[in-house]
Amino acid sequence: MPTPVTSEVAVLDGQAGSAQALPDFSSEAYKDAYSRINAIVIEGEQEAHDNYISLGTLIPEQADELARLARMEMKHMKGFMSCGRNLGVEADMPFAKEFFGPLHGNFQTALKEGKVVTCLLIQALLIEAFAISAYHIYIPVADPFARKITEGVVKDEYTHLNYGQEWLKANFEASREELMEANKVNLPLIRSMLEQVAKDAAVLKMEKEDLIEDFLIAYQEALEEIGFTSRDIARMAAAALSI
Ligand code: PL3
Ligand code: FE2
Ligand code: FE2
Ligand code: FE2
Repeated sequence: MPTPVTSEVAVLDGQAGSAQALPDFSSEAYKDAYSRINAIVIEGEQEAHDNYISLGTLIPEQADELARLARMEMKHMKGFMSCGRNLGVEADMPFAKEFFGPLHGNFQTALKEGKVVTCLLIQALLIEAFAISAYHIYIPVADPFARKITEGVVKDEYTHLNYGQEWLKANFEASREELMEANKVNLPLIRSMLEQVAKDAAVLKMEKEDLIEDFLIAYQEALEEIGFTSRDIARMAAAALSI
């Protein structure tokens, strides 16, 4: 059935995103998509917690600082659980576990081999940049309750990205080769995770192009800060994304 187009809607559409129409948070379609996205975020925060605790075993002299980061992740997880409860949505945790499976497996393998550089690239650079982009794009289209929580979380995620960035910067020459290899293996996984989440994210009014753009900005800035040149980064992107 065609929906009558009112002039009011036309005016809103013409504002090119400045007054973005919010989704209907109580619709079945929204809740269905949210059950998976919310689960991904809850699982991501839980895994981030576990990963920082694990990193503390690889960098024992910083175990206290890493435990502090891990506690922040627990708080994030609880915050996002309350966002789901607030909307009356049950998070689809089995879906989220599978979603993180490949990246989780690569982190565990690197951990067993004592590869601190690979572990930091996966958690502190890739996962944190992914979270920053997702939360950043989510905030303007979130319900008021979730928006407040997400605004608090995103500040912490910059702290986490910065942690990995500073460690890798201080150890750049020794880490360089392993970083390039870990990027080549794991950046494609982030790309495929973005593809997998795109359809549900669109129901939440989050555009895939915006997610990709924000992710690439955060990740690229981190690599530059660590010591890679623009040329290095272009090569790393080409190697990982086969372009
Ligand atoms: C790091 O501290 C946590 C890692 C979480 C991973 C986030 C990935 C999110 C992808 C989907 C975007 C939706 C955002 C909406 C929040 C309810
Ligand atoms: Fe977090
Ligand atoms: Fe984090
Ligand atoms: Fe942005």
